[in-house]
Amino acid sequence: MSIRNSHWLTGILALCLWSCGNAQGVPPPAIALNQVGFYPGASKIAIVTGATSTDLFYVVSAAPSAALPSSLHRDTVFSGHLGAPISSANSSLSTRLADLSDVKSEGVYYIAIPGRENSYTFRIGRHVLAPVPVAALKGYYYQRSAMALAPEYAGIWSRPAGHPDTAVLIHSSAATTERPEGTIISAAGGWYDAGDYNKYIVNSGISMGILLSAYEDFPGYFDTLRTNIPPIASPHTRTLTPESAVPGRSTSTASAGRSASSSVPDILNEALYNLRWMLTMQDPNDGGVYNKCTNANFDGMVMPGVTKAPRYVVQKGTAATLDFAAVMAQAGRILKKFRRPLPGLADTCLRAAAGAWQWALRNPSLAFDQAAMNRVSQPVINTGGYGDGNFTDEWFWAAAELMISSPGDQYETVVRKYIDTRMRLPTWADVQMMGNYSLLRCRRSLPGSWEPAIRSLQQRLLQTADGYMEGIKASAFHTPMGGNRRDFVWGSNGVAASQGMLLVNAWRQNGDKKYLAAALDNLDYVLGRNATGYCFITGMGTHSPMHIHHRPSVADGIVPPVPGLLAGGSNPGRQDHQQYPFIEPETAYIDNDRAYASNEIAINWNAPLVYLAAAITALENEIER
Ligand code: 9MR
Repeated sequence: MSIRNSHWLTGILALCLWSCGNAQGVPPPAIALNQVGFYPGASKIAIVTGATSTDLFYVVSAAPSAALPSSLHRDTVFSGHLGAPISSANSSLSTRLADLSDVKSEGVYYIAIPGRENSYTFRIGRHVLAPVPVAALKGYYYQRSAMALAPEYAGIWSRPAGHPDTAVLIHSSAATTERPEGTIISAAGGWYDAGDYNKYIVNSGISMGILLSAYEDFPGYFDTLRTNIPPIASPHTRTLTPESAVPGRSTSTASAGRSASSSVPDILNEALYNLRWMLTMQDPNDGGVYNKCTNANFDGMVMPGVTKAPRYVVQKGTAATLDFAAVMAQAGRILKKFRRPLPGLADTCLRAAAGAWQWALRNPSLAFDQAAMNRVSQPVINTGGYGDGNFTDEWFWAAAELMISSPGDQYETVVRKYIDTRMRLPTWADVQMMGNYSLLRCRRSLPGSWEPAIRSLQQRLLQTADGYMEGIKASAFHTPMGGNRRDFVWGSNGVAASQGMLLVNAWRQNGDKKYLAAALDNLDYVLGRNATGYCFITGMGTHSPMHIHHRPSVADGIVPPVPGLLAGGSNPGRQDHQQYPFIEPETAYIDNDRAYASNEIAINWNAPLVYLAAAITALENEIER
């Protein structure tokens, strides 16, 4: 007999225990696990939350062999003992670990514990995680702003083009002699930032940097990865002249279309859609870069293209300009390999980077302070700020990318000035780590005099990764994620993915597979082994967000949300002021489309997910217990 239907008495007992536990405000007992699946030879861990009346767990085949008569089904394939209870450092939850790593046969299973609801089903199989990076990368296609999403690529989420942004106004904060307030420019294309319809250079900067880094670190994997996106068809070359910013007078030339894209990996094809928009955000007269292309106020929860509110480019700033310089420098060196399908584009990027750098030298610390801007400029702008007053990290990142791509003393001096061995996960506000990753990746192309400095970065990177590793055993969900309560910020799932990316980079330094196992632990977290029980990527797993704060997903009338998007995740800050069922650091999540502080999606969170999931998939054969 399957144990699926038994032990109702212990069930009632567990329910009573939960009722007591719930007084502390914790989610009901659950068996949390990666809902997508496990590799046969890799570690497989589920986490049992809440009090249990038994020490045993069972792994049960969800699809017993059809060849056997049903009376002979022996569907329990493994039984094991739960680990000792662990009190979570990030909530009042108590957890026990179920290690089912010894189950290695391919198949579909669930975990059963007497008196408990069974776990969601999961698969054990080779390549089982391959759909994750594909979905996460495809998520960017759905964020494309100025083009229709055709059914052959977008399926049921096809939609008309959104904001064309071919006639965008220079905001008063951005007025110059050459481009006075109200001048019309084109800032077409690019990805919507998140659940809103605005486009921000600072957040594009880190997102692009991470995607380009994914390509640089795993080119073999990405060269053959296809995500069913349209071929490259839009203009791709542009020179830094005033004319090129004027609609109808562009110096662009059309690309070779389908033949061009067939040799350009999809990850670059996708990134180019945003890169070309970024190029339009540079003032060709002085090289400075506008902070954002935006409405004055957030659009309602409507489909893109419905509202016709004026769009503005808003104030140039040092952070935006240096982030732009870094991305263009990195893109420039990557695209050199694609000179045939994309003639001129690498040079355009490198020129744009150099122009931005020069502007930053003349404006070394011009902060984007939206509140201050609104005191002196009209109209008042209320969309996202991405304001940042510390520029040492942006200087470092831009200088590092420029130094690697187009060596020069001026960049070296700035890298030496701001190099810092303290390892901080990259965020939109702190991009120091992006420079570290690139210096480590490209160290062999640098003069030998850089070796001592880069060796220190390497040591500190490994120490940081070791710090993550140390916390795993004692952690309630057996993850690096949650090693610090401050991991649970706005976009905490991006933090989990970014920690995974750091661990993959540690593996890149010395090949120690323990780092990959820990990176996989964080992917498991995102895919369901967490205190909320959600697989946080839309359209993946059994229990994933259905009501993300994402205008198209809310307004399109289609039940499933746009797929491949990573929800922000637990955030006790709850800045959206919604009623959350649980409010502790790791439980403060709600699948509600008004809960933008925990259930929005954003390009800067999907990027480390692409990196991490792609790395895990590309390195599948390296990952063992
Ligand atoms: O991700 C951003 C987070 O770090 C900030 O605390 C928050 C408030 O300023 O803004 C987040 O970014 C949002 C941006 O401002 C507008 N688009 C949606 C972004 C994700 O919520």
